[in-house]
Amino acid sequence: MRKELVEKSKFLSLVLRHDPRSIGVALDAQGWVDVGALLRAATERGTPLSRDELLEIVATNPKRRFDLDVTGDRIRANQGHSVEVDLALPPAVPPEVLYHGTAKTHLDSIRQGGLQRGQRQHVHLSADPDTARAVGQRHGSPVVLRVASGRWHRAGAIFYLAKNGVWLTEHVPAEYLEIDGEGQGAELR
Ligand code: HQG
Repeated sequence: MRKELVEKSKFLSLVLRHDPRSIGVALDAQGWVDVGALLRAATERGTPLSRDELLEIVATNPKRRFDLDVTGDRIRANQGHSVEVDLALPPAVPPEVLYHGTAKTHLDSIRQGGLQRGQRQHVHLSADPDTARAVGQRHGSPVVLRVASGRWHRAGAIFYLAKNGVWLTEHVPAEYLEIDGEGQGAELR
């Protein structure tokens, strides 16, 4: 994505995931908003955004954070919401192992409560440890947890695969987590 668009992409994340009301738009139940209404509201509230810029952000965003519907008239965030939306993703069977990147400072609390979704609608899991490490780095000195997603799914947990490849689930108890790279059985406890 071109550097000039980074701030506008962050603005779109804020509006489409967390705070549509900050510019006076509303998401529908599945998280969609009309592109024309969004562009008008953004421009009126001090973040001028053209249709071409929006289309370029959707197409080139490195994490494919946004999606247009088939008509191209509506946009939504693929995942990461804190506002209540139902993305209407079908439940999916996860791979046997997924990864979660976090900060070392969170480990004690994760030992107690497992992975909690916090402000967001889901816990976010990555298919590979490198992506997870990059996610963890956002919070401080990173640590990557291996998630026994296959086992947790067989125990009844529901998983979803967002359109950009991020795996979502509501909660992961500590007994399904271990620290990556410390060998089988390197449990959190
Ligand atoms: C941690 C980015 C204490 C959790 C990424 C994380 C992702 C706990 C933090 C997406 C805990 C929440 C989401 C517990 C979990 N006690 N801490 N029991 N359970 N945590 O930002 O997964 O760039 O809400 O480990 O790529 O870091 O925005 O979640 O450190 O996909 O598109 O609480 O955000 O995408 O932080 O990141 P976040 P996340 P974007």
